[in-house]
Amino acid sequence: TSETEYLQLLRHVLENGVKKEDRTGTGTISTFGYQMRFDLAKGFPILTTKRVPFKLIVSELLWFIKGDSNIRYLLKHNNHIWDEWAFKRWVESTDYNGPDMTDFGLRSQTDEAFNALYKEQMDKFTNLVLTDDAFAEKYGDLGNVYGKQWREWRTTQGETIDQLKGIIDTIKKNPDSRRLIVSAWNPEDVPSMALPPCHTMFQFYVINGKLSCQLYQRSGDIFLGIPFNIASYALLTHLIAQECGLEVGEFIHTLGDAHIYLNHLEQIDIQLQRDMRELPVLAINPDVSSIFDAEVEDIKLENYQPHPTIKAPVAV
Ligand code: UFP
Repeated sequence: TSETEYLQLLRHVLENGVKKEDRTGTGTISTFGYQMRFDLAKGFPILTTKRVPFKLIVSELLWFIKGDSNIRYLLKHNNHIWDEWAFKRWVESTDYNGPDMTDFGLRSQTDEAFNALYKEQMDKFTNLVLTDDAFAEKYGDLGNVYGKQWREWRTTQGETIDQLKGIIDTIKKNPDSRRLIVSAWNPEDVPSMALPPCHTMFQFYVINGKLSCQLYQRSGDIFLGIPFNIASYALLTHLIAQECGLEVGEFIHTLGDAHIYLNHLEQIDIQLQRDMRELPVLAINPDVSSIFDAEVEDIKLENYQPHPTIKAPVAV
């Protein structure tokens, strides 16, 4: 199955990766430049050798598609993957008067007493974002994350560009176009961003009534990030294909710095010993005629029976 593509990437980096220091101080083995191809007609490319949380992928992608940059939407869907980024801005602000949260990411992993305090403050934070409109507006918003760049790219003229709607319109009118590109990399914003976009840009391609998508990802955490990224862009391709009346073609994943963190090696050993299972099938509510109206209930994965989750520390 197409999962082989991912398992080969793991083996490729284990065999050819070179030790490289990184921003987080964790240490990696890394290679530069790699490509995987997933035939989307042959099943949905989510891993079966470990469970990948599909629900979180759906709500995060719909959040991007809606152009939303406020974590309130994610919290309403029990999705906490972006919480730390918003929390950081609150605890560093003058409005915050709780216990000191400096370096909360690292300290919460090593200091149990601190972790309890951190959890308390984080609960307080997410509750405020969910219930207090003014607070949510001020501290729930992450600014120029993917949703903003895809749907409301700011121009020098003070206008905005809806890149995503633009390429969908072009796919419908002029599917042969070679300019079906969405860019998330905005050089003007990068210096002020906590996490500059990892999925830098993507391009669509239509041939024989099939829609393909290629993503250029500048930096990929192979064990934790990439399985998420593959499923997310595969889902995006399915959604756009449905809206445009096309079948799905390939998802092509091109990587820049493809790395394995040194504290993920044992987990990868476990995963590589497992057998692949049949890929699940994606079912999108056929009544969804615009991806901008899609909701989490419209998207289901059928026959997903993976091996159990493998826990690993996130480098922050
Ligand atoms: N990362 C991913 N996929 C993502 C994402 C982050 O693999 O979707 F948001 C990883 C890549 C890298 C780290 O290990 O997060 C980002 O760090 P840097 O900006 O230093 O590349």
